[in-house]
Amino acid sequence: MSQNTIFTKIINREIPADIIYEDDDTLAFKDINPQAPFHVLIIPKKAIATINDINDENSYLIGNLYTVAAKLAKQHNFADNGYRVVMNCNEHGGQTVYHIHLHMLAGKEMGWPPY
Ligand code: D5M
Repeated sequence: MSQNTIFTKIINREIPADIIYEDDDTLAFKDINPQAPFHVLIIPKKAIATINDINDENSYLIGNLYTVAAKLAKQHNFADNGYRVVMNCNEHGGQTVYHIHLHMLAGKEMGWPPY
């Protein structure tokens, strides 16, 4: 079930964001509360609320998020050193904005486990 969130406002340019990538289906912008030197959110323009709402019709949009992550990694020279992509789902996953988004974090060595 899709819903309007703050990310819809960013897509529609109703509020500002530091957008670093855009195509017909996908937008990427800097996270307002960065957890790494490079922390961007890669989102589909179509509002999909959570991972639970991915289906056969919209899953290509999720694949696109990873394609954009790979492009950004090359553009920003993170591909070789590595980076992390994370998608949180619902309360226990730490999701706060219910418009699906891929966090891309880079520029430092990540720890594991992630809690
Ligand atoms: O991640 C939601 C992320 O969204 C969190 O890291 C902050 C970020 N956020 C929230 N509002 C904005 C705006 N306006 N610009 C940029 N980034 C924003 P989650 O996985 O849902 O916890």
